[in-house]
Amino acid sequence: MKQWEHALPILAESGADAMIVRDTANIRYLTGYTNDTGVLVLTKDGTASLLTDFRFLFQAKAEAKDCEILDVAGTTYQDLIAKILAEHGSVRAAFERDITTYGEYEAMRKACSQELIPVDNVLIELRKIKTADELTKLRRAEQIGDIAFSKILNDVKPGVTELKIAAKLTYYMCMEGASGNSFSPIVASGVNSSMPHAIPGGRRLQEGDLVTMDFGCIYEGYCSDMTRTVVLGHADEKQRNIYETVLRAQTAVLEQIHGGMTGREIDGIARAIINEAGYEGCFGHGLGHSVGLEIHEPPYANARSEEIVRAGSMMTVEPGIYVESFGGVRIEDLVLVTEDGCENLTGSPKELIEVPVG
Ligand SMILES: [Mn+2]
Repeated sequence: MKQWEHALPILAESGADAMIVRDTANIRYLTGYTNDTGVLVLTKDGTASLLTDFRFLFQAKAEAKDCEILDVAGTTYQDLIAKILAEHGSVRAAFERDITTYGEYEAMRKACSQELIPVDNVLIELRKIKTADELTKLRRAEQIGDIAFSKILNDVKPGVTELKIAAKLTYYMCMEGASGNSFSPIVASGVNSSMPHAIPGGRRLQEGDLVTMDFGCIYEGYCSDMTRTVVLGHADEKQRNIYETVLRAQTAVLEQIHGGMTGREIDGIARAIINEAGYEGCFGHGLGHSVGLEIHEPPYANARSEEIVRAGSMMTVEPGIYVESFGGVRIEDLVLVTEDGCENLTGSPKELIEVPVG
């Protein structure tokens, strides 16, 4: 079976007879083409055309499997799409509503006589259960994060800026074979750690700081994600209490998670522990998300998610407690959900690390 043929039942279900795929992760998944410029047109009668320009042409020819490669030179994407649709007798073509810009839609509307149907990212359904090959890459990606974490502990010192820690995390991961960050590293020290997604800045680490580091890399296209929070010097009682509560919540999820639970049930395990410990309102984000070609993928584990998380899905487990004007703690592992539990891809230690000062 050709890889992109997996998309045909979804195409049929959407009520269309063709699909215009713009999402680069979907294109990569369906064809193997790894660059970020191109449009894939699938038709119900079983054809795949990958449109790109000269800069990417040879790469597309080398990588994309079972596709006709078309060069947009001398025409436009929209005119070429219209031509393909007409050739295959399409009357209703689906396009990804969250990816396609309004300008692109207008241009397609002008060029194409077909009905254009906006659809959600329906193709991502194919990417939820990871293949053995994807798991090999995800395991290595997460392992690279572990290596970076073990190295960065030597850099966590008074006077070092958050930005420098972020740069070094990136450097360590790339030196291990990563092609880059899966997202800009979060390094949040002291009171900044109360902001779950603080942007690293010029603040210099000082004794007594909580230091939260949330980072990940891309390895052969696949993303990793992990978070550790350490204390520079000795933790005080409040820091220790917050840390132990987050760790207890995370451990409980790792012990209880298994395929077949809803995202809300998984999230609820951690939330109940944090709330009962007196930190209600301090865990204002969801527990986790899946990871793959993209850093945030469905299924999600949060208080609203009724989706069943099936065995074979990836899930981050990242509870946190954030106290305004004080600081926060988050601990995040990446797991593969299995029938009766999970496989934890993250190997870094989780007991509270008090980094010696000088
Ligand atoms: Mn995450």
